[in-house]
Amino acid sequence: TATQYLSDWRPFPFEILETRLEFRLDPNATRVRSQIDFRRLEQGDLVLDGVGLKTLSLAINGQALDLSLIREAEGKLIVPAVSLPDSFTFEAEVQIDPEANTALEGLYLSGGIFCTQCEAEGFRHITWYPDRPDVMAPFTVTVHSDMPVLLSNGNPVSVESGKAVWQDPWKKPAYLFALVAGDLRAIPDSFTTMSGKHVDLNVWVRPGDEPRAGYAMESLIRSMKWDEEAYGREYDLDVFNIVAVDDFNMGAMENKGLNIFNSKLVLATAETATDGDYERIEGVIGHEYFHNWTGNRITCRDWFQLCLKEGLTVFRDQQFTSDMRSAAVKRIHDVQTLRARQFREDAGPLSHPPRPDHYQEINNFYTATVYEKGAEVIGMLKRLIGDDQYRKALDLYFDRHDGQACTIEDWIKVFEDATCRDLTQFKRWYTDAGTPRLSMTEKWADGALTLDFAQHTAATPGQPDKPARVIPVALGLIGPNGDEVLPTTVLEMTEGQQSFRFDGLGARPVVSLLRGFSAPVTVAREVTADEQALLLAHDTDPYARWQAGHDLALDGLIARSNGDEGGAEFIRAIGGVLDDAEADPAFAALCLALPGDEEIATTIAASGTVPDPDAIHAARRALTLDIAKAHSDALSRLYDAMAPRGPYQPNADGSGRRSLRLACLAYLSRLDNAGRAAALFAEAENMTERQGALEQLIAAGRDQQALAAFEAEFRDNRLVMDKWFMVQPLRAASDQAVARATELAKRADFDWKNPNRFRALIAGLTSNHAGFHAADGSGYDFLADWLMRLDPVNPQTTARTCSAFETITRYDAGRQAKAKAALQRIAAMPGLSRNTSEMVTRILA
Ligand code: DPP
Ligand code: ZN
Repeated sequence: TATQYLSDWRPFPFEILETRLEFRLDPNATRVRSQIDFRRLEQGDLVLDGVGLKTLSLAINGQALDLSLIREAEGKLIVPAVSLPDSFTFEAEVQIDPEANTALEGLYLSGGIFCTQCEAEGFRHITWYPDRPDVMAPFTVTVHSDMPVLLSNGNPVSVESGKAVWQDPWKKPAYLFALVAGDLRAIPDSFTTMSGKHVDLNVWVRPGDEPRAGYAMESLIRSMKWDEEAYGREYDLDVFNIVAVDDFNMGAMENKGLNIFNSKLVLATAETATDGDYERIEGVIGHEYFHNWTGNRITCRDWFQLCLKEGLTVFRDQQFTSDMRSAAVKRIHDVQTLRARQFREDAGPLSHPPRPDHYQEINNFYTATVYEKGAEVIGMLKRLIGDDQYRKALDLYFDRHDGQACTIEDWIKVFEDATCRDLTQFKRWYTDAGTPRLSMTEKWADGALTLDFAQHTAATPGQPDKPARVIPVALGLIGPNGDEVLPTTVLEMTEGQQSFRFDGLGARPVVSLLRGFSAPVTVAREVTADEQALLLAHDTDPYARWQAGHDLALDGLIARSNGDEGGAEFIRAIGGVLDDAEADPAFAALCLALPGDEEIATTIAASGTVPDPDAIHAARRALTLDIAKAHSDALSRLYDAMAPRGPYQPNADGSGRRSLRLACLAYLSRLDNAGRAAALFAEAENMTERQGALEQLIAAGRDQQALAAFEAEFRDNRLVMDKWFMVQPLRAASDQAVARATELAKRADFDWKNPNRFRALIAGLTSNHAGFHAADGSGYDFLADWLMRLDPVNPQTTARTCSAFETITRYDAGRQAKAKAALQRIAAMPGLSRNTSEMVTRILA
């Protein structure tokens, strides 16, 4: 398979003045006519992309073209430069089969709704086109169909029965094209922009789903207002449409003026969606809306630059959620996600820089590194230059690059010009893979504290040497009595080793290190359990406080998994957290939650030891029980105190109280055999508590009745039934998880061609650490069997799911051999997709 290299990028030799498309929709035989006005910029052939098209005719300026110009195998149509005038109109008519499109790339049908997904390279499944993000054009789209609602990008020009014409005045690359046709109902609203422009807003759903779309609309309006206030960015069309569809490979897509969403990120009611679902809906509605400036108005020159739009847009949606909810809780959630997904990716065979320089299949690079680490890198920049300079740089970025397709170099240059800083070394964060390990040792003498820092980044695939990076180290000092003696200070580390000294201190303080998680690094430092407990009790930085408690728990868990004693200090320290819990329930809930098995395994592996999934799981269960016993009164009091006070509100306050209640329930269920959980399941009026209670019942092995009741109530609600499929393998005892998943997969309603349903079951199992890593290899075989089944149907979702195998080399030889055998079975499958083949090859390398 051909590898694509960043260094091979060449400009497209033509510009497009206008693209006109005409669709005659039919489930099996949709006709697409295109007229593309090209103008030559430099010498070169006209190379167009097309995959799986039945080409009916091709013409240039009305002259028919020979179909032998099509190179079927490579998916290219090449018209030699000599046969082309400087300006010309290319015309094609092709036929495509949306119903047969199970890969969900290009134009497809989802529950009777015609919809599209073109990022990254889906447009080539619709018609012949230069399907690359640096070729931008205004589009005019005509749709013929008897469906009642016909939508495309931009503004409506004419909408009549059976035909609609849409015009998008803003030039855009083909990956932002969208078309929707179906029997849909709108939740309508409107927004007046800061310059007084009226915008019609619609969230389109299937008939009957209207009452579930209100929160999505509220989130959209909040997003539009926030982008004006925080970034000065105004919306630029007369309408903004969001459509929810059930079959979608990703979460959502930022098509210009016509966002298409996975229905799980639109539909919510208190009875059917959890607090986590609500928060994600708000965050992703924001994310896709923010792309209108960071992605659409300013796009990527090529797909190697994906993090230019994704890292920045994630950073913006994180800021938005912080402003809408609790900034401290959001930061801790983001750090947890980064560690669980990106650090894990960075420590294994799939490690790559935020800006990769080669790939086989770009769809395999919509990763935690491109998204979440891409966002962290921007957070570091902002921390180094300050809020005012950051805003100045962003204003310059929008001014300078509006309407362009850009690179990471363009982005860095904007910051250099706005701040007069040299960012050459900083750029390594974009080009180098791997998570730096920051170690710190302390010297204390005569009222002076000297901190010696060292950074080290282990080799990653293809990158043996790792020069030192710029690391912003935010820290504070806490005196022995708990008072802060140095407020947050940002040290800028640029060398492999560097020392910083703090003088004039009365007594030896405790270092509150990496406040706010100021850089995406792991930390190695000597710190005693007493010092961690002091930080947990007194640190002024909420992230650092949480981290201190989390590390204390982690140390205890690792000791226990090695068969030693451990966790006593954490059990003691948690008493203080419980005493203060009512002041900030969400924060207390985060402190109460023990590190997961996966994180414990990651930490053990990072220290060079082989993690034992069963021992880790047993250690975690034992510590949970000990905490429950030690604090049963406080836990039980808080559980009652956090009972609902009035109707459900999906806001920070309400969700904080519920998260604390469920954190207490997890402990109490170990003492009362899930008795409270059974009662809560029966009486809860919202899905957050309902699902939380169900999870405890499954863990306690007394779930039969609850599962049946849940199924009876929600049988017809796909999104809720996804939860039902997910929580069973997730919370089942580890020695039953694979059997449970196997049984569930046999059910008629395991509609595995639907990505949400497939992922629900599979992710439920692979997130059950000891269950998935069962020593007999049954988890690996189960996963491999399903990946082989899904690959011919939906390569994108198959390939992404392969990352469940990315950690195999950390385990013992027996598990490794079994996982390898499972991967080799996949690799040997005839006709394996390029997507999955690349993933399996990289993991096996
Ligand atoms: N839809 C995906 C996202 O918004 C890809 N652009 O991140
Ligand atoms: Zn995005």
